[in-house]
Amino acid sequence: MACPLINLLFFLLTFLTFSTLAQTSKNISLGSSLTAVKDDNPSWPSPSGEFAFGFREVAKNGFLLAIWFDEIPNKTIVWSANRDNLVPRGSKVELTVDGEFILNDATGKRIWYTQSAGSGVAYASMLDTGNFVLANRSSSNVWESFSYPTDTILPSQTLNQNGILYARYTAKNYSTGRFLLSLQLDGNLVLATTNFPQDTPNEAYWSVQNPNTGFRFIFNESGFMYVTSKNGSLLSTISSSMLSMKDFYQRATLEYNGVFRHYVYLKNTSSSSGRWHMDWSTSSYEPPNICMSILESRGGGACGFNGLCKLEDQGPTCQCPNGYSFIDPNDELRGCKPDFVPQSCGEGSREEADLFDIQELQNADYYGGDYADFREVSEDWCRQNCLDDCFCGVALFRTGQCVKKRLPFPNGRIHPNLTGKLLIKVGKRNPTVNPGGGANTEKKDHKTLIIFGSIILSGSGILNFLLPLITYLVVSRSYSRKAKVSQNHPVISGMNLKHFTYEELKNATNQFKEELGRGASAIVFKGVLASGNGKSVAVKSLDTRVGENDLEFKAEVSAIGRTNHRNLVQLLGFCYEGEHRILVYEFMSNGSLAGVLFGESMPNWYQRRQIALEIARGLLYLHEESSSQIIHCDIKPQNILLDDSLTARISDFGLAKLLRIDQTLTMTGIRGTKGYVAPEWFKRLPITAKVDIYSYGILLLEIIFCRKHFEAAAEDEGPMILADWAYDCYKQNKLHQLFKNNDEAMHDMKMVEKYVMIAIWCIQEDPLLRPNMKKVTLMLEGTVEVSAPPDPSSFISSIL
Ligand SMILES: *[C@@H]1O[C@H](CO)[C@@H](O)[C@H](O)[C@H]1NC(C)=O
Ligand SMILES: *[C@@H]1O[C@H](CO)[C@@H](O)[C@H](O)[C@H]1NC(C)=O
Ligand SMILES: *[C@@H]1O[C@H](CO)[C@@H](O)[C@H](O)[C@H]1NC(C)=O
Ligand SMILES: *[C@@H]1O[C@H](CO)[C@@H](O)[C@H](O)[C@H]1NC(C)=O
Ligand SMILES: *[C@@H]1O[C@H](CO)[C@@H](O)[C@H](O)[C@H]1NC(C)=O
Ligand SMILES: *[C@@H]1O[C@H](CO)[C@@H](O)[C@H](O)[C@H]1NC(C)=O
Ligand SMILES: *[C@@H]1O[C@H](CO)[C@@H](O)[C@H](O)[C@H]1NC(C)=O
Ligand SMILES: *[C@@H]1O[C@H](CO)[C@@H](O)[C@H](O)[C@H]1NC(C)=O
Ligand SMILES: *[C@@H]1O[C@H](CO)[C@@H](O)[C@H](O)[C@H]1NC(C)=O
Ligand SMILES: CC(=O)N[C@H]1CO[C@H](CO)[C@@H](O)[C@@H]1O
Repeated sequence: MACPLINLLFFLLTFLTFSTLAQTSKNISLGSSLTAVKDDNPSWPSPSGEFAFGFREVAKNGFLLAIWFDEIPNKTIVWSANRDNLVPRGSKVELTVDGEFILNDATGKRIWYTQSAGSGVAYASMLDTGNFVLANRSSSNVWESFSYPTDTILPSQTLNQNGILYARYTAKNYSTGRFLLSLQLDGNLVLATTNFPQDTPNEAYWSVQNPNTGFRFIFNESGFMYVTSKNGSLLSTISSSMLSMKDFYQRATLEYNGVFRHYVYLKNTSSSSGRWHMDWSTSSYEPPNICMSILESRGGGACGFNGLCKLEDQGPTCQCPNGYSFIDPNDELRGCKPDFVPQSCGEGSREEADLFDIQELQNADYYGGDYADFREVSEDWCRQNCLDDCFCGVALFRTGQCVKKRLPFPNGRIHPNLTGKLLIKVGKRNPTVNPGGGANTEKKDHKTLIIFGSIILSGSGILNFLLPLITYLVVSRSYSRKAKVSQNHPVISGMNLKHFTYEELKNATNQFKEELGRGASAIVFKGVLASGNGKSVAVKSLDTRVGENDLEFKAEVSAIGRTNHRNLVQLLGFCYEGEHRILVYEFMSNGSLAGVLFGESMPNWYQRRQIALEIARGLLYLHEESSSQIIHCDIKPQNILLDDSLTARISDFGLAKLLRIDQTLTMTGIRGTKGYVAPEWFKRLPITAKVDIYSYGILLLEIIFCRKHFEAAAEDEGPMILADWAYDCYKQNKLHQLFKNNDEAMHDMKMVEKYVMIAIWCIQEDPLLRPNMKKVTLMLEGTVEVSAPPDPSSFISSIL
């Protein structure tokens, strides 16, 4: 093959052409050419060396014929010939003897040319202004790059009427994007989105009005940007810099995100930050808040359909609402897609309705896309109305007004000025698929370790040598992924638990000063971890007897430590030192469910349903989905904590097993709290997960009616045990009597009745009649019908 030789010749020729030019003259003579080879291709620099013209590889084997700032490390591109048509390696640009500039790809196909043949072009030149020109013998410009701007204009460059800048597609993709800046024929300077992929403008989102007079948009040599009239008089100033051109590079670019910015860059390399800055002496970007400016009747807005735009210090950013994710993470302006199957309106949509939830977002809205508008309604009504309506994708609630919108939602934005709240309908996560995200991987890790462990025990010599190594690698890799683990402390193998010293916890709790709560066998203190960036924790000191089996403690802690679910309070670490048995948990800022349920501001019906479901999911995880089954034994409102987003998190699970005070099932041995404990505790029946179902049933009744299970007798006629009372009222169809005050739930009696029926199933005296947690969850979610429950029996009242 003769290719290598040809390539070498080719290279030498190119190299020679280039070096001759560089040494003798800044004029590029007819017949000169450049070839795209690799990223540091030869290029044609300007006399000062500040700008250069040539090929840049902006994508894998994708070259741009471009002009760039050559003395800046990033070599910022300011112009390109073929933005929508990158050329491969081997492509060539040539100044023909006819005086035409032609870009051919590697196969010789013409990609771009200047249409200047026959106009007397004598030479080409890269000027110090950043303008690349083709000039005739008397040095008049026949063609100049300044007349064909892409997304940037430079000082001394002008935009005439009908002149347009198109933003690039993304920060790294130079092709024609979704925004334009135009000096329109009517004299107005406007920013608008394009009707992408067509390049025609939509409505303007920013404009400088110069009706009938605006003639030229000028970026002059001193860094001023303004619009002049035909006779040259100044009409409106857009931006002005006080910085001298001698010391600063300047450019004005329509960014891919639609913001037009005037940038400066300090030339002096020893004091330069190496970054383009906005010139803070002026207002140097427009519009001030693009998120609030784009309100299109067609098109998705600044962040695309369903996306939400928020102005940060560094500029506008896009995000997706909960339950949605970017269509293309590398192109956030393309918008967001739902992570669930949107509700259909066909047959079965009524049953489907229960599979959806509402996520809230404050100070946000979507502008447009409305199809229904209600006044003087409550937030709860708005929520339920959207949930019940198969068309509704999001509802905007604002002071008694409920506006429903359907997919896709345009012009999403977040700003403190927006007083509304978005109620976004999302599909519920299927709790059996991957609760809490990551629980399944946790389980897998665990299994891998057990398998490895058992092979080591039975393996032969060589395996004995190899397997520990592999196990070590697996374990250490899973640690390095979990950066939270402190390096200084031993960790129970296979999980992310920290071993604290007693001294450390004493320090963290300020000598066990602030007590959060106290149970029969433990005291909880608030603490702040020195090693955790001031993270608040709850430190639970167990009252254990000396002589506890350390191995058992560790086994139990590791069982709890492996749990990972969004509805469980996460165990962070522990201490077993001398007689100390201490557990360290995440701190839950909103206290216990008991505090809110029976307190002043009880949660609304919607929130209560949500909490009930969350607890059910947490319990389902403990019973059926964690690596070893955990029976809680003490479900009650005091043990349900609420995090700062009011999500219910079960705490204290597994603890009953840790405190093996007495194994016999006598009255004194009952673990749990009066009223919530299942009858089998008293009957010497085997204790199974069904004891938690019972307690959950009682708790569910408390959640529905915001009443304590035992209430101090107020009126003579009022029964005091909620479970009995609820069953009676259910039988007599008088459940509304159980509500205190005027609860919104009273407008939702069908759902109330369903929840009560579920609760009654849970508190059946016969454990076999109680549903398991899976069934309970499915019933709450509405996936499974609830049949009429039998009388839970009179046992409950007789134990008192
Ligand atoms: C470029 O060519 C023109 C016309 O031939 C000449 O006037 C000018 O001096 C040349 N410039 C340089 C830098 O050689
Ligand atoms: C160069 O172009 C200018 C403007 O078009 C024209 O006036 C001039 O005659 C041309 N000179 C030559 C030598 O062609
Ligand atoms: C840039 O974006 C355009 C529009 O989506 C796409 O067609 C093109 O392939 C992208 N170019 C590169 C190099 O990724
Ligand atoms: C640029 O424009 C400003 C404002 O109109 C003016 O003061 C300045 O002299 C101009 N500079 C040049 C080099 O024309
Ligand atoms: C230039 O045009 C503007 C508006 O078109 C007008 O107000 C102004 O008087 C004109 N100036 C001169 C010197 O003609
Ligand atoms: C560049 O900056 C350095 C440090 O600030 C200063 O000492 C030097 O004089 C500057 N050079 C020029 C040419 O301004
Ligand atoms: C220069 O390039 C680096 C690396 O790609 C990037 O982190 C930095 O932000 C760029 N600077 C500017 C001014 O774009
Ligand atoms: C937000 O409200 C303040 C006070 O009313 C107002 O000054 C400001 O311009 C508003 N901001 C936006 C982006 O609308
Ligand atoms: C206790 O806290 C102090 C101050 O916060 C710190 O200097 C000291 O190292 C801590 N001791 C332990 C054992 O963490
Ligand atoms: C109901 C309640 O107490 N909500 C609080 C939960 O915690 C957040 C942040 O700590 C507060 O802002 C809420 O008011």
